[in-house]
Formats: sequence, structure tokens, C-alpha cells
Amino acid sequence: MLKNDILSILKANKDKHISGQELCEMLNVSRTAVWKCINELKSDGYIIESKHKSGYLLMEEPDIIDYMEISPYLKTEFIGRNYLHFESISSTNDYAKEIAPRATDGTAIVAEEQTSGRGRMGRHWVSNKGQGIWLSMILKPNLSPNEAVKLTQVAAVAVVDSIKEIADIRSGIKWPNDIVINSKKVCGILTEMNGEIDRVNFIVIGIGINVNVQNFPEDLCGKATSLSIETGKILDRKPLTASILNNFEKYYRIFLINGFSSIRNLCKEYSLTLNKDVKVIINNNECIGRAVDIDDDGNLIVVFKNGEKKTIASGDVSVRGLLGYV
Ligand code: BTX
Repeated sequence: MLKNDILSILKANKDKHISGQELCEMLNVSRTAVWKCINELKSDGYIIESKHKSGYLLMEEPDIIDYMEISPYLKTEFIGRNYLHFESISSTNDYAKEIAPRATDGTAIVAEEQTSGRGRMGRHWVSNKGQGIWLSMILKPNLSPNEAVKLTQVAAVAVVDSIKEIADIRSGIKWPNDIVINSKKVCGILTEMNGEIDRVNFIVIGIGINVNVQNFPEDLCGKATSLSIETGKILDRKPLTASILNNFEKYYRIFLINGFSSIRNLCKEYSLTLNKDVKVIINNNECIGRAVDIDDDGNLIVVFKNGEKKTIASGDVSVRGLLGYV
């Protein structure tokens, strides 16, 4: 795409002006085409100085996570290669489900803001403008529905690695779908599926990460945090977005080839739930037990006070730590 090529050249030449003529020759296009793209970039929020005789200079880039901005960091083959970016959307998961029947495997939908971001069981997910990564991926694997539910944990492992890689901070997984730092939720994962009894048509994995959020609504204070709050820095969302897609593709491939057991050790290593007392809520009944293992199917193994050992499948239950959020 010409606009992308022009932006790459301007980014690589931040110390000197590049003339319209040079751009035309480098890209083998007309002056008018270059001028049109420069104007488009300006309306996308790029501040570009245009100087008579010297040419164009990129002065400032907008803080957005569209494909042009994240692609220099993207190493995937198919995850995120079809990438749809929105200024504002109701919910990236809702949109993903709408387009999934026609979309290619690995399509990513990313928004700067969600007006009706969702958690599990219709719970609201706060998705402030430009302060997080609100992302959904459409997957079309040849899997049965009970295999597909394990993908939440595959995504969780990818997110923990990306947070370490980009923010240089250790996070952990509150089984099965939350990423937590210092006992507060920094990321939630929502996996939704469309299929038959024995076959998946498509899966949508929604990931919401609080990156530069500074303030949360009152009801989330003490429960939610952001990477910025935890590190004391404003973080660049671009490499983080790409890193999540990169790491997800890596683990997704391992999962498809070798099954969940190949990811299990990392899930256990990153787990904040294991070896803790947990309150398991099944059909409004609360039982207290100790989380002792995650099995080869991604289930949580809990030993209850009466000695009874139970296999808890995600989706069946709500698991809460007894002390604090974890
Ligand atoms: P969950 O049901 O486990 O968590 C939802 C709960 O988390 C809420 O009831 C609230 O207490 C708390 N919460 C709400 N917003 C935030 C926040 N920003 N940070 C921390 N805690 C919060 C978790 O569901 C799954 C969330 C997935 C969100 C992604 S964003 C992209 C995609 N699109 C979409 O609509 N949802 C997913």
C-alpha cells in the first residue's frame, strides 16, 4: 500500500526532509499520488511538515495501533495479517462474530475504544480510548468444541510472555482467563465459539489489556490495574499489540500440533491459582478447597476440605481466591 510505503520512508528519515520528487522516484508513482497519501496521513493524525523546495518531514506520530503502526513489529504468518482497526466500536468480539463467517483465519479486530466492551456472562469491560489494547482474533481451526475452550489458556500464556517482553514486569494467570499483577486484574480474556456438537465453525478470542489506564471507576479500584500503574511508565502499545499476536501464533501452533499438554507446564508455571485456597461457586453453592493442579485438558483440580477431589472445567464455575483478588 502506497500510504504505508511513504510512511515507512518518512519514519526512516526523521532527521531530514524528503522531497516529493524523491518519493515519486523511490516508489515509481506520480506527484499527485504522493500528495494524496501525505494528506491522508495528516488526517490520520501524523504531523508532517511540508517545506517548499526541501520536501516532507515527519514531526509527530499519533498514538494509534493500526496496521501501519504495528506491522513493523509483526512477525506472524497469519495471525493479524488481516487487521481491522477502529477508532471506536461497540465490542471487538461482537464485530468479530458478525464477520467471522466471511473472514480469513487469524483476522484481528482492534479498537482504540469500546463502547460496550464485554466480559464473561455479559459483564461490562471498561475499555477507555487509547489507553488499552482491545483486541479480538478470529480462528478457524479443525477442532472439537471441548478442545477450543482450552485456547483461553493458550492466549493467557502468550499475554504473560508479551507483558514480560515489552513492559518487563512479571504477571500471572488467575485460572482460567485473567492476567493479574500484584493481586489486581490487568487483562481479561473472553473466548467465544460458534459450532456444532463435534465441530467448531469459528472461535473468537477477545483480549483486553489495561496499558496506560490511570484511573478506574470506583467499583474497580483495588481490583483493576494497568501496566502503566505497575511500571510507573507510559508504554508504547504498538510493540505490545504485535507481541501478543506473535506470541499467540507461536503457542497456537504448538497447541494445534501437540495439544494442550504441551502448554500445560507454562500454564502451571504462570498460574497464581495453584497451591492456593479457592472458593469454587457451583450453582450458587460455595465450596472451599485447595487448587492442586491443572490437568492435560486445562481443568483445575481442587481438593475440598472433606478430602474430595474435583475436576473443575472452565465455564462451569467461578473460582475466587480467599485472600484478595487472586
Ligand atoms: P470477566 O467476566 O472475567 O471480567 C469482567 C469483570 O472484570 C467486570 O465485572 C469488572 O468487575 C472487571 N472489569 C471490567 N473492566 C475491567 C478492566 N478494564 N480491567 C480490569 N477489570 C475490569 C474478562 O471477563 C474478559 C474481558 C475481555 C475483554 C475483551 S476486550 C476485547 C474483546 N471485546 C470485548 O467486548 N471483550 C473482549
